[in-house]
Amino acid sequence: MEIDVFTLFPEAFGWFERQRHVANALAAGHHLGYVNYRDHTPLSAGQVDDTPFGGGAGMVLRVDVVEAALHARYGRDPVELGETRRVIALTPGGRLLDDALVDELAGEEALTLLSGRYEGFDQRIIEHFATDEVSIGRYVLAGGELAAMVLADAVLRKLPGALGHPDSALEESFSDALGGAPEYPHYTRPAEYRGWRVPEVLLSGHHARIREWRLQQSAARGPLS
Ligand code: 6GU
Repeated sequence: MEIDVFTLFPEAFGWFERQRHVANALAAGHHLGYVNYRDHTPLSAGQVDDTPFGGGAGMVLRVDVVEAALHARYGRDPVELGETRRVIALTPGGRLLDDALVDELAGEEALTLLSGRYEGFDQRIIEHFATDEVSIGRYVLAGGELAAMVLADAVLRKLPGALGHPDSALEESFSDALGGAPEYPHYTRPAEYRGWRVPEVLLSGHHARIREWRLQQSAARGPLS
């Protein structure tokens, strides 16, 4: 998979790229690229945003700037880009990111993530360049960078080779294997701590009973709404 992140703060992704599962995914041939809107602005003094028509607080990312950045990266009119790749604008009001959407996106060959800043995007960016609007929750972040990292994190760890064990992503919270419910509880050594005992079934070595217990624990926790 190829993920391109359009952002004013590419340096913010340095920590993200050093996460083990992200580094694994990149080593396995997946690709993360960055385009800084500011490097492609047709305006003077690196201007990328402007005050909103009609008044109001904050600054709005300009449509001409985003077009120039997309055109520079893909060499074609960004209006047609959606025919060949998902172009996702990260906005607080977008479609909520959940495990089903992550699975859907993990099946794509290429993703383009558009991070906004300040008050957000000129609506024409969303209308004419984006195929999707995605939100990571119903609260407002100062910018789309954290949301882009959340989305890329969730998608990349679904790809083969990202996790240490191929089964790790199969039976986890919200997966089909658990009927969309949260994952069962985990325990490790010590088997007893301050009198708190690990459930006996987990120490029994009886795999069928352990499995039954886990599915039942998961079902008792969910599904979350
Ligand atoms: Cl995708 N962007 C911003 N700025 N805030 C958010 C968000 C996205 N998702 C939740 N809050």
